[in-house]
Amino acid sequence: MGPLTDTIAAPSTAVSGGALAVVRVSGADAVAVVERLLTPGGRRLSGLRTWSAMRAVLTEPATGVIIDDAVVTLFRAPRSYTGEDVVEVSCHGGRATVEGVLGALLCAGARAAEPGEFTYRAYRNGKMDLTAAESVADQIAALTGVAARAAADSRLGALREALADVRESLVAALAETEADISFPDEAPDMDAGAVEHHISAAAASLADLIASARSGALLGRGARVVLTGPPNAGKSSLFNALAGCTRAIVSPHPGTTRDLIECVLDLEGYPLTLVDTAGLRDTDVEVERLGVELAVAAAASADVIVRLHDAADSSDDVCRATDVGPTLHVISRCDLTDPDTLRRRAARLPDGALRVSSATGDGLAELQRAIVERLGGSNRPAETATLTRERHRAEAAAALGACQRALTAVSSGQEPDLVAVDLHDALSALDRLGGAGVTEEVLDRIFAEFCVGK
Ligand SMILES: Nc1nc2c(ncn2[C@@H]2O[C@H](COP(=O)(O)OP(=O)(O)OP(=O)(O)O)[C@@H](O)[C@H]2O)c(=O)[nH]1
Ligand SMILES: [Mg+2]
Repeated sequence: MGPLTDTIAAPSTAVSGGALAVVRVSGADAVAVVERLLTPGGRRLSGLRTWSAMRAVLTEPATGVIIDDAVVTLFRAPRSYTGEDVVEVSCHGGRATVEGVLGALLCAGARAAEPGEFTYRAYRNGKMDLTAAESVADQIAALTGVAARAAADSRLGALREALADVRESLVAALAETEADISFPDEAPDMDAGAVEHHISAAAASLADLIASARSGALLGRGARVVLTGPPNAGKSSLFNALAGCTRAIVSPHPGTTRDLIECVLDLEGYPLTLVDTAGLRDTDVEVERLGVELAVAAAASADVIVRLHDAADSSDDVCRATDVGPTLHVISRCDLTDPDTLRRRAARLPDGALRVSSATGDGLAELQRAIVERLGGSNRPAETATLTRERHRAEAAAALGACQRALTAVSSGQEPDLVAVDLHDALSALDRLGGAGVTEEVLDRIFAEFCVGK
């Protein structure tokens, strides 16, 4: 990331030909840079009150040629997104206009911002902690309402508050141990019960947060739900029924689907990619064999496998090698068989197997519910603070590990200074979660995920 001292500029809206676009400028010279684009003799940007806007005709500084008729909004430091002077230029959204405005700003002394550099500056200038900065990227990438809400909650402090509670418990435990270390003669002996109580409270909250990490991660990247089963079991029909449109070819000939077919769905707020696959069987037909290989690989990397057993073929009431992992067993084409037979067959399969019919729609809602449950539905994101990234989970796990070591130390009657070492380790992991002491390398990796202009 570049130095914090120069003035940067970039379009903050996608180059889409929309009605409007925003080009953002941030840095000590932001006002001076934008003023070089204003027509001489007009209203001065430097005279504008902070958090207010004015209309401005923008021109090329070198030639005076008019670029656009725009609105500029001024945010004076430190009350701005980055904590620096920020000017947002709202111009017309055509690609040539946006490029013209950006080119003129660069001519006038700004530097092109790197990806995520505005948010990086906000973080470095203390406008937000690292989890809040990360949630900006999560919010922009959010595919569903629940994902967007989880990101907004995180940025507005849900995670910060949860972590602050954990920190408070650890500090209370530490105060007990350190009083004993610093004033061994004056302070009463460490109250092991109180220390255990505080550490246990911190450990329980950390465990809850870590439990949220799976659904949090799935919210961020989207879950992969893969339909597998023998040929003709009705996978493509079920795929189309869940997608709500005809994407996959359905035919009575076994071996119809070969390629992986994907569609993105919003299932109760979870963004997920549903994948239809080739029917699993041994075959000499090379193209079909390649399809089966793709299906096996897709199942191996699935977050949930929906494994179809054909109602019309009871010979398939077995678990196969590909059914490993988070598998939901489903009897498909149920309208073809009587309910008693289906019940008996379902009882032989793991978890009593769901029964669906794509033809009648029976069982589809139950299947959707079961998929959401498998994705962590009982631990609904956005109702509690959610860890959305592996970095968060790893630091929370490090803090929890240190808490557990501290608890063992207390219960085995160790000296307070040994307990304190573990508590300090737990606090350091919490601090790193919020961004304290994080290396530039880690920061570069985090902000490299952002787009230019964010
Ligand atoms: N009665 C009934 N027929 C179904 C149902 N689902 C699928 N079928 C029929 O079963 C046949 C196979 O359906 P597909 O969806 O193509 O099956 P598939 O598992 O994708 O088959 P492959 O791609 O060959 O592996 C077609 O003739 C469908 O119309 C169902 O719920 N009820
Ligand atoms: Mg198919």
